[in-house]
Amino acid sequence: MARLRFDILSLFPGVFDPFLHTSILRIAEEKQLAEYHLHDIRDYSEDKHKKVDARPYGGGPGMVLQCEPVVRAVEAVGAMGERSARTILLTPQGRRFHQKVAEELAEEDRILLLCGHYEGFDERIRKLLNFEELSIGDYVLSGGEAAAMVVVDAVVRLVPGVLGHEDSSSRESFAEGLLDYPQYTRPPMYRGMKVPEVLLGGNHREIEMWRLQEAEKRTYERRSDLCDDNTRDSE
Ligand code: 9D3
Repeated sequence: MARLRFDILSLFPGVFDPFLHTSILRIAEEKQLAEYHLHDIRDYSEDKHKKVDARPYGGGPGMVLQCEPVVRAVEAVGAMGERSARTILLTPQGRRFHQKVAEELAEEDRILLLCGHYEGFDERIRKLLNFEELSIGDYVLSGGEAAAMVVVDAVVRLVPGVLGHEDSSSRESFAEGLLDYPQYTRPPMYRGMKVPEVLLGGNHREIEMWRLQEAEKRTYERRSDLCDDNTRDSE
């Protein structure tokens, strides 16, 4: 059994497939550090046409996900596997997802993500299931699927063993909280542009100082909001 189990409930479980089976997420699964279980909410509809949504009471645009299929799906999936899950609803109204939240989630052993699509959830789903709600930022998506992928990606790479160099010395590196410093690789000259001399010299103390300086400069120029310690923790 993998160290971290994800259950993702969606109306479009197929969109996750290539994403979960590529790159880091695939490696995590191969190392049995993460496992991903996809569930189609429609499978839990008791309606003869597998209906899962209906028009909102009081009128208005769009459709609303109904209680019955969603609650049945969450209860059935929750009962699969022996561990109890941290249950998260992806919605534009949620708490903002950021690196600190990802670090917190990487400590869990089971996470259940519920995605809506186009539509909202019947408010009684919130009351009944008492999910924590997460948003990935202030822009409008067409559903929670892309948001769920963001959460899975950000969390899985933090699970110890996934990246291979996860010892605290590299994770709490000198540049933590800063944007990346500029990087170069071969060749040393391309279309008249040279690689900075310091990187070719092999003086590791000097290289480290240069990188820190460049990272700080970039962070200040592009994201001065990150330079303020208060905002770094609360956003
Ligand atoms: C805020 C827009 N709503 C006003 C009528 C309608 C609405 C639009 C899009 C309701 C849900 C959605 C689908 N979005 C998500 O499911 C979603 C989301 C997002 O849109 N932005 C950032 N994070 C997330 S997490 C889930």
